[in-house]
Amino acid sequence: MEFDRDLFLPVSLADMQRRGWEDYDFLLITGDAYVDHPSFGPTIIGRILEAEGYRVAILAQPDWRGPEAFRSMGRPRLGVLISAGNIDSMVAHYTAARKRRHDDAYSPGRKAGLRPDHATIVYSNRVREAFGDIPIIIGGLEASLRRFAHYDYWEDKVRRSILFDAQADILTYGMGETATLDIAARLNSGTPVGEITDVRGTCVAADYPGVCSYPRVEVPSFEEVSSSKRAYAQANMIEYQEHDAAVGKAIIQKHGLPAFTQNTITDHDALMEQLAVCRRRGYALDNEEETMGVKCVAMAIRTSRGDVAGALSISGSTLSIRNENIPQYAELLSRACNSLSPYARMMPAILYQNQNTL
Ligand code: B12
Repeated sequence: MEFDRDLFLPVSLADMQRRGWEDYDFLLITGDAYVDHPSFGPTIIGRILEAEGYRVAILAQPDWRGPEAFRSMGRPRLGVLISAGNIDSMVAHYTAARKRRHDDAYSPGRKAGLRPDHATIVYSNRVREAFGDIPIIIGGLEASLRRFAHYDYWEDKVRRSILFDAQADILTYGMGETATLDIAARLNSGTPVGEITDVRGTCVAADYPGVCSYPRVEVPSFEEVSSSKRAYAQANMIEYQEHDAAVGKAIIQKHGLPAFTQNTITDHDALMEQLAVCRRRGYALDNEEETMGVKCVAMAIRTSRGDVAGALSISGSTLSIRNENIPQYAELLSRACNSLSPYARMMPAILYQNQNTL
C-alpha cells in the first residue's frame, strides 16, 4: 500500500522540505517510536500544537551518544519538547527485580536498547550540546513523576528534581495539552523562557521562592528528604494534599547547589557570602571545590569603567598551589589583569591560563 508521509508529522529534513518548510517551531523528542495514535502522549502534544498552527517535527528514539542526531533537522525557532516516552525509561528497561528487560513494547519490532536509561536527562543534555541556550520543555510520565526530589528504586537513592539534571527550563506534569499551548503562545510572542514561571501544571527552577506568583506551601528540602524518611513522608503527604486543581497551592522545594566534591559550597547563602568575600579580597579561590586535587586562584580583568570583561586564573595540583604562596599568586594575577585591562573590551568572556604556561 502506498504510504502517504504527509499524513504524519515530519520526521526528517526531507519531510520538511517536501512541505516547503524553511524553518519550524518545535522539535519534539520521544523515547518511544513515533506512533500516531492518541494513546501516545508526545503525539497528542505534537498534534495539538499543529492544530494551533505551529510547525512541529518529531525525533523518535534518536542516537543519544552524540549531538548529531539532535541537529539533523536544524534548530527549531521556538524550542525543544522532550519526553522519555509512554513510561519511565527505567520502568521500560528493568523489571522490579532490577533485571534488564529483553524487549521494549514501544520500539519497532519490540527491539530493546533504542533509548537510554534516564532518557529525559540524556536527551536534554544532548539538546543543550546541539543548540546551546534554546528553551527546553520536558514532559510526560518520567518528567512528571520525578518533578520533586524522589526515591529512585533502581539506584536506591533519593534524586534531585529531574529539572536540575536535565538542565531544562520548564517541566510540565500530568496532562500537558493546556500548559504546552500556553508556553508555546508566550514563546511565540517573544517572552524569554526564563520569564515563563506561572503556567499552571508546570515546575521551574528559580533562585528565590518569591519568583512564584501563587499562594504557596513549602515541603522539606531535597537535603532533608535525602537524610530523613520522616521528612520524605511529610514532603510526599503535602505534595499529595496540594495536588488539587481547585484548592491546591504551588509547592516550593528547596534544592541545594550541586556538589562536585566534598568541598563544594552547596548552600545558596554560604555561596553568596563567599562571593562577597571574593569581591572584597579581589580574587577568588577554588579549593578542590570542582575537582579533588585541583586548586585555583582567579581574578577579574576589568574594563576602564570597572565592568568585568574576563578572568585570569592560576590553577594546579594541591601540591603545587600552596596556601602560603596565594598572596604571591594574587599579586602576579593583579599585574597580569591590569596589563590586559586596556584590551578588555575586545576579550572573549573567559580567559583561562594554566599554571604551567604562566
Ligand atoms: C493504559 C495503561 C496501560 C496499558 C497500555 C495500553 C496501551 N497499549 O497504550 C497497559 C495495561 C498495557 C499498561 C501496561 C503497563 N503499564 Co500502564 N498505564 C496505563 C495508564 C492507566 C494510562 C496510560 C495512557 O494511555 N495515558 C494516556 C496518555 C495520552 O497519557 P500520557 O502518556 O501520560 O501523556 C500525557 C502527559 O503525560 C503529557 N505528555 C506526554 N508526553 C509528553 C511530552 C511533552 C513534551 C509534554 C510537554 C507533555 C507530555 O501530555 C499527555 C497528554 O495529556 C497509566 C496510568 C495513568 N493514568 O497515566 C498506567 C501507567 C503508565 N502504567 C504503568 C506501568 C508500570 C505499566 C507496566 C510496566 C505494568 C507492568 N508491570 O507490566 C506495563 C508496561 C507496558 C509497557 N511495556 O509499556 C505506570 C508507569 C509508572 C512509571 N513511573 O512510568 C502507570 C503511570 C501507572 C502507575 N501509576 O503506576 N499500562
